[in-house]
Amino acid sequence: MSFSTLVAILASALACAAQTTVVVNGTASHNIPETLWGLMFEDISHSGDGGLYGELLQNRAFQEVTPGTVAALAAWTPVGGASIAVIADSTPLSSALPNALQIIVPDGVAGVGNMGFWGINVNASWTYNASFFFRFPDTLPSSDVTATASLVSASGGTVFASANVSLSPTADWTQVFTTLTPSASAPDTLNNFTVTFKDFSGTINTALFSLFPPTFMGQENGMRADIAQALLDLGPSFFRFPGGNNIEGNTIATRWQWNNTVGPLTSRPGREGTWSYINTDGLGLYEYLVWIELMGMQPIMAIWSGFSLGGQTVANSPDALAPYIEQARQQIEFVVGNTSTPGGALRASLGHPEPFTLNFVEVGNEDQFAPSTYLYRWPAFMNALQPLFPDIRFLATTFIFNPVLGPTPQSYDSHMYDTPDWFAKNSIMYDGFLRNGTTYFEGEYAAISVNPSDLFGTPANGRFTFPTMNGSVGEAAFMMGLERNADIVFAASYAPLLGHVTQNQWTPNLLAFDAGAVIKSTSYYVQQMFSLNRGDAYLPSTRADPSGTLFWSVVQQNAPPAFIIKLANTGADAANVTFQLPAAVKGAARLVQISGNPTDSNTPESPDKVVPVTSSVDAGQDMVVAAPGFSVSVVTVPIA
Ligand code: LX5
Repeated sequence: MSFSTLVAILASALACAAQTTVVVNGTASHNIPETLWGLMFEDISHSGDGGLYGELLQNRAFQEVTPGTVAALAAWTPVGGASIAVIADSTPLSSALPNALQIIVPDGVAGVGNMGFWGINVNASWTYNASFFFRFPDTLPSSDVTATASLVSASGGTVFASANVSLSPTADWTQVFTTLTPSASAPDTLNNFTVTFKDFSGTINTALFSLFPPTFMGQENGMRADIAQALLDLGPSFFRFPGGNNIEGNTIATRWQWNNTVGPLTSRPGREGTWSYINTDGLGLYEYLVWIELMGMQPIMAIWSGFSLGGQTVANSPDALAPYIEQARQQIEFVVGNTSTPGGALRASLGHPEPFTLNFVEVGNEDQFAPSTYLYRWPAFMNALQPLFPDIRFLATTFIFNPVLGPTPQSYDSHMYDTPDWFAKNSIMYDGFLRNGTTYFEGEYAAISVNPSDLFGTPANGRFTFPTMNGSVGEAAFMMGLERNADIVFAASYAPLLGHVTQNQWTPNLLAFDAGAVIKSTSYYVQQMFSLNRGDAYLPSTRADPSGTLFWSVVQQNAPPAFIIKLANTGADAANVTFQLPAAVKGAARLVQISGNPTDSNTPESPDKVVPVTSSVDAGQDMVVAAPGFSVSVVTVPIA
């Protein structure tokens, strides 16, 4: 078949594609809030430890493990005939870090190795900061002992970097530091960090190891650069943290506690996270806040609200609730208190005397799972905190107006996980909401399965492992509904944000990653297309049929002046949509379009299977947008 014949067929196919006309109103119905598009984060699927948080060593401080067990040695292996065990040190490094890794070193070169979080990325252009604490518990060596820190291939065959540090003969905990600059980059991430000893045989106790590559924007104790950059490329306005379920804890004792996450790492005990692994809390409240500022975002910070996932709930009495309300008050004071307050003074001592920005505080997470107790927990927290922090908007986390809470929440956080079809059909979800001053945060949403009767099931039953094109198009239709209702919906974030490709407690995730790569999903690109083209004001237009396959929104951008058209086609058939714009336009329009087969996903094997394509198209006041099947298009049309 000749090329010209093929073009002719395609042209006729598009020519006979469904024609739809949308009339766009020139008068904006509402502004697009600056906060509309942002990020939801919690430590799930190793998105924190082993993900965003820059630390490369897994189980670095033996937190929350049972000494003497194999499990306590997770990620650690002996090298060169050494024998290793986690012990409860008789002279602990700190009360927060009671455990140590005891190494019995035979003659010869021997020590210990760490596999990282399922691999270590060895990059020759990076200098790594390594450190650990040591002490000699028994006989002191007669002279300094040489320890060698190295980056080696897991097979042990290649040493990419090594550096010696001198250990003085002491029974007191002493921290040593060194840097490692690989002579070459490793071909893969199957690499270990090792610490070996030579000219020494005997017992040495070690603790709180650390290995950091260069972090995002050089933040101390900061974030993994490639993941943080991928998030920055979304142009996010806010960062919801630390959860999600992970703030709730499985028990009251294992809830997230801000004060256990600030100050020196030696004072951070870590905790049993809600997603079946230990959180080191190296990524603590201060690190979050500094990073959020570096990213140009603002926090939507959660406080623990008296309910834990396992069902334990603080009793309905002022005495019972008081310590938790006080802990929340101190958390907020740490963020915004002036330096004459204990919290503000602590923040200043860590290097940030200025209060951080904090406009939104979420009271708990998904308290729709404990509505009857939220009836007393919400007022208990609100009546105590709102008068102290009058400029902060507190968000309720039960279902909207169910139960009816007092004081009436100014805002609610609502979560949605469903099928692509549900999201398209429910793009009108907020259309009928009362405009009574209450505003809404769509704090978690994602198309997660094609099986409405078993949404949270397995991939065999329709659950997505990675976002799919039809899921992302459904989300886009839903997001257009959020734009249309952005007079009452002030923020929205896909969830979960990040998941390690082999360590998932939940799928799909917006970004998948492993030790060496970040995989941007189809939903990532849709989020990016909306966030980077959010506009300043919403222009009402002809209503789309929620049970149809075409969904659109038009916003106006002030600088440079432009109409921004968004069009989602959730059907298989291509379609042409003509947008009758309310003013003259000029020059060329920019089209950003993503399309693919409905089940297409970006995966570790094919990370760029579906990516947006940017092109230039003729601008016209009657702007025709050609939408392939299963596509999302964003067209920026300059206003004359
Ligand atoms: C969901 C909702 C995944 C999690 C919760 C978050 O994003 O932590 O807030 O968990 S769920 O559906 O099991 O409650």
